[in-house]
Amino acid sequence: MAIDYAERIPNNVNLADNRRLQRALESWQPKFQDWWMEMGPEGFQANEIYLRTAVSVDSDGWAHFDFVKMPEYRWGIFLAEPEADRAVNFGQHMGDPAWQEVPGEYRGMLRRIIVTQGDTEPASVEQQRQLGRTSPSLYDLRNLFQVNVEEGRHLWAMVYLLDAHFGRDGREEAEALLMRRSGDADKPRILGAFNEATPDWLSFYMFTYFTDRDGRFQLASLAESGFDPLSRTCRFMLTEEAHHMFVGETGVGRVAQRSCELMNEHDTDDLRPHGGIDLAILQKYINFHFSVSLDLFGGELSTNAANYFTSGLKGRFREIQIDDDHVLSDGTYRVIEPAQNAFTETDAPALTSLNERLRDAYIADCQRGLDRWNKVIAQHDIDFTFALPHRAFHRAIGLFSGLRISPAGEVVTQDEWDRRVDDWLPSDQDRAYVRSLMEPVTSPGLMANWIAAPARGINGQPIEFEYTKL
Ligand code: BYC
Ligand code: FE
Ligand code: FE
Repeated sequence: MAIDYAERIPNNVNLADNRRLQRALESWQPKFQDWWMEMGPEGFQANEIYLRTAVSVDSDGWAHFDFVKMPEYRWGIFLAEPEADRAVNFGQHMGDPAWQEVPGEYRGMLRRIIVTQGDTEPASVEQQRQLGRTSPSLYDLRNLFQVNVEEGRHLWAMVYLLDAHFGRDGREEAEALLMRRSGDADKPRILGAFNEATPDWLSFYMFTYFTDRDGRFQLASLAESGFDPLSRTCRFMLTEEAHHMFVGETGVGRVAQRSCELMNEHDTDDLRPHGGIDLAILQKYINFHFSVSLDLFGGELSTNAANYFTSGLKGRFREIQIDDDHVLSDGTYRVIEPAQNAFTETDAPALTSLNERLRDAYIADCQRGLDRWNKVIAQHDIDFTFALPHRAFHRAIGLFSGLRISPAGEVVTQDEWDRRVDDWLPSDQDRAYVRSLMEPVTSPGLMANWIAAPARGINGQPIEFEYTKL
């Protein structure tokens, strides 16, 4: 399905045939552009960046690469191809034709899901807006901006749904998405992780590895939705999301690789004198970003999650591949709960434990990247392995929130926590050290000392290609 770039808002939803919707979106567009100039990447709005833009939503060949100034990026509305005769695939409406309009009784719930999803997109752009000034290479700088423009497009994707399907309150929510600000005490973003700072590039790679991966799992669950426009929107967003997680996985991997090279070169694991990042610091960053991202799945036991599922609004990860009744009225799921100074496993109702089930799939997926990073370490003959902390470590949402649990999963006293927290989470000193390494490198092909070069460039270009024209 071709995308119409002659329109003010590029789209493949025949926007020109719906004057009301077109007017609503065209009146939101300048507010988005104002937000982008105010809260988007600081200092690089006039530079030419080698960016990819969607030109069709086909699974192959949807991307086009060219030099673009970010404010001129063609943010648009792209839905994946409709599936013929698609049905609601789970919950109490299973077997009904998928909805093309919002079912009246689920309006409030659906709007809340869309707003929550939409809110994360501009939040991440706000969190990353200072990073351009300290990028380790032109290649990385271009990847940052690619992620940023696509998160901006994800905001468009949700605003389209709000404007197309929720009338006046949809328009109000669309404006509110541009009013909240990451980390602002008075008008914060909705979910915890999106109010944390992303102050350095190590945090950026960790964020794109762990937090964008929550996006992958949430979007995949929403792609199962019985509300077809949401499903189609999320299916296309997932194709963009893959690149964000690539940036995270290869980013952390390249830092680990460089650390190993410096350790072997200088025969020490203290890399501070050599301008590298200790593997122990990387582990602490993993602990932080993993635990903060686990919170994004919500409580272990959640009636919201049960209602989303029963209503047919939000499915499980790869719902239709699961071999069960897709109604879950009498199934159970194993959930780990805190108990007297330890943990117990209980069989909870499958419906209320859907958040935990999605979190389990996420944890398994996170581990795969750690395995690959550990391979890099092993290839350098270094005796160190990264590990994911226990799921109860450093949690702020759900059954474990407020408990003091070590990364290994031991219940500890507040005293012990206070004594050891700097071994488990990045200390002020660690963060200050990482920040001290963040000097921009702006010659094509050169990398900062603390990170290895990528294995290859973008879109078949060499690594020394001038990805960003400064
Ligand atoms: N922070 O029933 P519960 C992405 C609230 S990332 C703050 O246990 P529920 C991206 C919750 O709202 C993907 N509050 O949880 C990545 C509820 O409030 P009320 C984003 C939280 O509702 C990188 C209460 O606690 N997409 O795309 O089942 C860059 C009890 O909640 C948090 C989505 O999240 C938290 N972490 O599940 C760019 C998908 N967690 O009712 C983009 C849509 C929970 O007491 N969202 N609460 O006022 C959802 O499906 C659900 O809202 C959640 C929460 C899974 C997030
Ligand atoms: Fe996104
Ligand atoms: Fe993303």
